Amino acid sequence: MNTVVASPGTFRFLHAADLHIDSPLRGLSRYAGAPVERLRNATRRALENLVDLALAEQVHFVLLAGDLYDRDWQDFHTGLFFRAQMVRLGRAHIQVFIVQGNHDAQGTITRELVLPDNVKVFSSRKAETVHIEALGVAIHGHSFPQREVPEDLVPHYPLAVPGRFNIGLLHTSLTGASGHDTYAPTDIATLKTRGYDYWALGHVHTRAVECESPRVVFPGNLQGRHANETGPKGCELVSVLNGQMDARFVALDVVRWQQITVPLDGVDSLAQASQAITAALAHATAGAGDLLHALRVHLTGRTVLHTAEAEQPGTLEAAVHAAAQDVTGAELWIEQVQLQLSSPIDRAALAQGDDAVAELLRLVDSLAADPAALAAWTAQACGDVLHKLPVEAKGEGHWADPATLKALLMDAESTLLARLGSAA
Ligand SMILES: [Mn+2]
Repeated sequence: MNTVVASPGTFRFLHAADLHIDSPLRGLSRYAGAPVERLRNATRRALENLVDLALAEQVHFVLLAGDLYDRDWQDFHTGLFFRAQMVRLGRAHIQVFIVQGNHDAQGTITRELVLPDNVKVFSSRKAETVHIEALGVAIHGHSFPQREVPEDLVPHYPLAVPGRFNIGLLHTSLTGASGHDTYAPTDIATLKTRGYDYWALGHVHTRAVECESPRVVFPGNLQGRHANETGPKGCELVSVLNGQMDARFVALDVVRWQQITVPLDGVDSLAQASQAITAALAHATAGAGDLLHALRVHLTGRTVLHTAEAEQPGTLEAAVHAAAQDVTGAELWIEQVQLQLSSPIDRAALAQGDDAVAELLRLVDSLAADPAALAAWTAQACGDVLHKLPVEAKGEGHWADPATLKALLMDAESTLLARLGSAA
């Protein structure tokens, strides 16, 4: 059915997985100014990019290795959007092969749409093989019947068809033998027993080439969805010429998540810090086209700005947002600013003195060294206030937790030292 004429053993295909179309955005409402619509639509735009790439490269087929959807559709719009993209491929005579994963297992998606003829979804009851005679290709696949598949599916896959380019399509955690987890666990040795040329895997959201021969690949998800899914996301573009394989990754994401660290050790003014932050943001977003960059920024180091922040909380977060305004040539959104700063004050020396500061530091040290004393002191000093706080303000009852109390103690010390003017 391909209009692009290819001789057997010469063809191109795309391999993608973990599209998680219409994945819900959790907790975004707490971020003022979040580009909610662009984030919400990112998984869809990335799929459009995948189809654009398939058309531009005139690939012969597309492999989707599971978790096309994040969960059962809220309504038919999610399925209709996906179907429309498959129709675009069908009009270009590009076939699509799909296995369902844990998120979109046969038993998880309750609504149903009839897919166009160019789309094949592999059975969830047994491993199946589809032949593309014109290309000399055999594709083997097995869908997840339900969310949990504790057994290794690979031993049930047929052996390689001789004389064909054999592809295995599988959603798996690749964590070893059966029983370790519920995502069709298997390993490279087991995959090798099938004799295939290419294993198109899905499930792991970070791209990984697990093996070169046979080539075993997790392409990663098509679009990162939060600050822990960082870096370029996309698909594999695989070209086979007379049986010789050439594969490369192609980024297709429209929002790119990154976490960057800006060390501020020894930085002694806000102006200097702002310069460092602007440079770091510009560097992180350079040359990445019209992507929206979603950045989590960590500020670290020993600096007097620690004191400035203690005196006027929010100063450094605002400085990061201001720096983002100054970056040109890239669209960026600061998702979060995390501070891991420490004071350049020589505590040990200060604590030796006989002034109020020394007394404060010695009190802090004795409380920090003795969780029971700290708890008792906190209860005595703030017991009444704590008692009257609404539950949510108490942070789910972690007030009694020694680590939390200690962190609060150190915060209080910073604030007090700043007020006492000891930082200079
Ligand atoms: Mn999965």
